[in-house]
Amino acid sequence: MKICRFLTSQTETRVGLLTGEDQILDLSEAGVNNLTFLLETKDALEQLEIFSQQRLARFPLNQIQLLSPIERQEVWAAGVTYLRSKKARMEESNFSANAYDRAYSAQRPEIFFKSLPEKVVGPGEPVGIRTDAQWNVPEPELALLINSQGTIVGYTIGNDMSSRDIEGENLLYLPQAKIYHRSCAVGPCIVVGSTETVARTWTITLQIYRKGRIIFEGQTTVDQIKRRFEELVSYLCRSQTFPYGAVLLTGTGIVPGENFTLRAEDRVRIEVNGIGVLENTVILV
Ligand code: DO4
Ligand code: MG
Repeated sequence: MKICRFLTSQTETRVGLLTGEDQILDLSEAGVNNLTFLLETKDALEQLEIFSQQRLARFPLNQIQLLSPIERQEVWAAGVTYLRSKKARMEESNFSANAYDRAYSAQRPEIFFKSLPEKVVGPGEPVGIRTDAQWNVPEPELALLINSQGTIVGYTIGNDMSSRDIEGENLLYLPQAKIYHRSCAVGPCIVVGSTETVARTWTITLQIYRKGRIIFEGQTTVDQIKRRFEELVSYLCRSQTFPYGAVLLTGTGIVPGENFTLRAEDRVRIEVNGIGVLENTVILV
């Protein structure tokens, strides 16, 4: 089941259930006014099954605007969870190579704060590259939705936009490489009711378009993630509280080659076959 937030032509924010390829059931009519309520409900899947049978208003997808499926959840991110990410980072930085190598193999994973919910960019909104960085890339990542109890209740797609020259210069600059205006996109919807085993069969595809042509394409499978989802979440939740739940990006397994950098007006398309497509155009920020 896929749930989302969307804007109607009357510019009202609603909660919806994606029924097929191109329709959304308006759950506000069933009294559901926020996604967090559903994510906190024990039997969310059963509730959604019931809603799907009801005669609620439907909107064609092309008549609404999908919003980021995040309300008050902080966004965090795990790093060097794929071998590809570890290798690329060790190559980009003599200075910090050892740190990436260690984080990949250590018991404790790398987990960092990524974004306040209100700063997250939704589907179709611009993502940013920093004006003071020369080497910028998208990081297409599976994102876990956890509720206030630290239970994984859904999956979505995240883009952990990163400035590789800044992070490569010195690991202490990581927050500047990762956390800036429009550096985090999440969407298009939340998949509820899938297990980790199923999620691990999904494929992540990244395509970058420049002037309408693909200039980079890469693919990985979720199963390449070294750590179990529960393990990542258990570290995220240690000595921590998330009253509204949280989003955890699970790391990137697709890193374009050393000569590639994003430019303004590039279009970043990330597809996870079990979830959908998150697409954003790049602007300078
Ligand atoms: O340590 C740097 C960030 C790693 C990261 O964001 C990733 O592997 O996805
Ligand atoms: Mg990342």
